[in-house]
Amino acid sequence: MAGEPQPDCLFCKIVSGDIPATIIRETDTTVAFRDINPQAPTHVLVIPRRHHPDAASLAAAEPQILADILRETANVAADEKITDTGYRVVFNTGSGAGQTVFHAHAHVLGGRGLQWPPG
Ligand code: D5M
Repeated sequence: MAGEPQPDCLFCKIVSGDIPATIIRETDTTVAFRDINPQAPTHVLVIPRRHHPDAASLAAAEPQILADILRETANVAADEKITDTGYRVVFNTGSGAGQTVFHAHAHVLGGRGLQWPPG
């Protein structure tokens, strides 16, 4: 059922504590942890505790949680002191866009200059 933990989902296992992660912030609805393969000095993932496969399905099913995620991306940026220099929030959506984990997540990237357009 939408929102319920999925047994084979890596990020559901991080939420449950079955797989370790470097968690830097938590709320009732979200968890923020460092990306295992950082692409910038700050590279943090903000995920919903509840399982939805991507940002679009999360927006359709539980838009308030998507708002919680966006608020947390700003809190991560403030904690990491990357607000002044600028940072990027990315939701890769679909394998063609580079999504590899099908539990919705926002990437927060910063701490270096970022090119536009992205690759
Ligand atoms: O992003 C999925 C991201 O998840 C990718 O940048 C690596 C990261 N990842 C994968 N496994 C882990 C663990 N165990 N801890 C922390 N980060 C992890 P996507 O947009 O789906 O390509």
